[in-house]
Amino acid sequence: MAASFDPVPTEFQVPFAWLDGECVPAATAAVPLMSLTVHYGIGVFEGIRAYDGADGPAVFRLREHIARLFRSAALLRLEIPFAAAAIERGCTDVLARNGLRAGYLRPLVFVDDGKRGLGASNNRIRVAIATWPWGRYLGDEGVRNGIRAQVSTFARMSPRSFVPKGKVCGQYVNSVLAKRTAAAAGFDEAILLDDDGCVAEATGENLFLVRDGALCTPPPSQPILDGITRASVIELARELGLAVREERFARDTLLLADEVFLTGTAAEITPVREIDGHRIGGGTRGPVTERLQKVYLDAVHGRLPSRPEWRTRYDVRSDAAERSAR
Ligand code: PPE
Repeated sequence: MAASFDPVPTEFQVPFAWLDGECVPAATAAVPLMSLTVHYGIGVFEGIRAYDGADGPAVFRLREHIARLFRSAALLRLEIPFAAAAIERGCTDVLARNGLRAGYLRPLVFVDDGKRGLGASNNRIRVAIATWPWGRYLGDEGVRNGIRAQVSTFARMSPRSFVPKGKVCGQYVNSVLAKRTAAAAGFDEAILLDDDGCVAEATGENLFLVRDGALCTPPPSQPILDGITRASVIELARELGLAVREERFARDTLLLADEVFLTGTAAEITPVREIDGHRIGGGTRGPVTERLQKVYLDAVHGRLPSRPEWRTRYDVRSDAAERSAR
């Protein structure tokens, strides 16, 4: 029997991508076969969301995401051949050209063909920005009632061998191994511990727990990504008067929490209702998580007047995608 593979969903198929400084037909925006990024994972990327709001569509914390893209590149000694402002502009341009009032953005810095082999260090650095409409990363039901997670037997990559603060393509093999192993065992997501047994993060999300009304999350000294959703949640929680501690904790503390939730651009704020068969708190979304979800959605949709700098507005003509695709 012939194997059947997942097709690209039609809603992901948009007419344009941004490549090396301009919007081009998405079908022509390709990575060369001998790109060093494909072979060795030596590339960096970002994940960003745009949301529609009463004042029009806007990208959430665009400047912070592009700043992290540059930090990730610096860790690999990749020199991005554009100014941050040009890439920020590329993000809003590609959304506008595709007529998207909301969507996910995936900037990718990759190394072109040129010299071959591990020692090649001077090949052209290229930048692409893809975009597509992306729904709830861990499902509508997960956002409402919580997901089931497994503590992975794969440890979070060690900072002795990798650079966990960088959003580096090849490093995601660590996440994919944990995610696929969890999925094969019937779980929605994996939580990774560091080499010392402390909780680090999930495969594509940072982790928070709630105990006696206060939040606790692993500190940046752990091998975790410096999540922008994590930073937003810390600020918003403190504004609501909730205590937030950045502290190391192990699996037992996690299992005894009143609430656990994950944060990420794609996952937004997703509650965890069960870990390795242990019910977390009431076994569904907890009240603190629900409160934070609401204020986070207010922030991304521009309903929070205290944070105008978090949103980069852009304009879309309703006929943009159709008109330009012709
Ligand atoms: N940790 C990891 C390992 C990670 O990949 C992400 C984002 C986060 C934490 C949260 O970071 P932030 O988005 O800045 O709050 N994961 C991205 C990729 C998901 C994917 O499937 O690919 C994302 O959420 O966009």
